[in-house]
Amino acid sequence: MGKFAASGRVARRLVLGAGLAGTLLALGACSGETAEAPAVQSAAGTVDGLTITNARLVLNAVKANPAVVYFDLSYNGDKGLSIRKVEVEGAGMSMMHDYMEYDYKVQMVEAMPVALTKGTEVEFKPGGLHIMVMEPSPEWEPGGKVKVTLTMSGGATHNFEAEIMAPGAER
Ligand SMILES: [Cu+2]
Repeated sequence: MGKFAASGRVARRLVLGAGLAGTLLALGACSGETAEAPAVQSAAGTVDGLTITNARLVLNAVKANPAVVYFDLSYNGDKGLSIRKVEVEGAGMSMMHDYMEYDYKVQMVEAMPVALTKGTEVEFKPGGLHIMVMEPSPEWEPGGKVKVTLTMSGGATHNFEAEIMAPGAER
């Protein structure tokens, strides 16, 4: 009887152990699922169906002040995506901004993720959506180029080059 009880306790511990392993396996499967990047990510570092044209970075008249990136975007991919992060190589920090009326004034605010579905056309332009580029690189000169990276929901990235333009060149 005493012997039987002891082996019963051992058996229960084994069952608990198996349960824990099952949980770990489930977590592993889950994190595998969220990496959906390969579905839309091309080997060239772009997102399938996404086209960027007219990309330019306009320097600030005060060299250390934020620069700004504008471009035209069109999306013809099948998968619905959203741009949730932007990065400009060489800058301290970059973020998506938009203008919104708030408190009877038009103010610059951090933009919501930009949704992309088949047929979406978006202009990042003066007075509208733009990438604000904090701590611009002191090495940037008009005529040069900078690499811009858009990161989508799901992790896919789209890289493109923007032409550096002199302060005041708003187009
Ligand atoms: Cu801004």
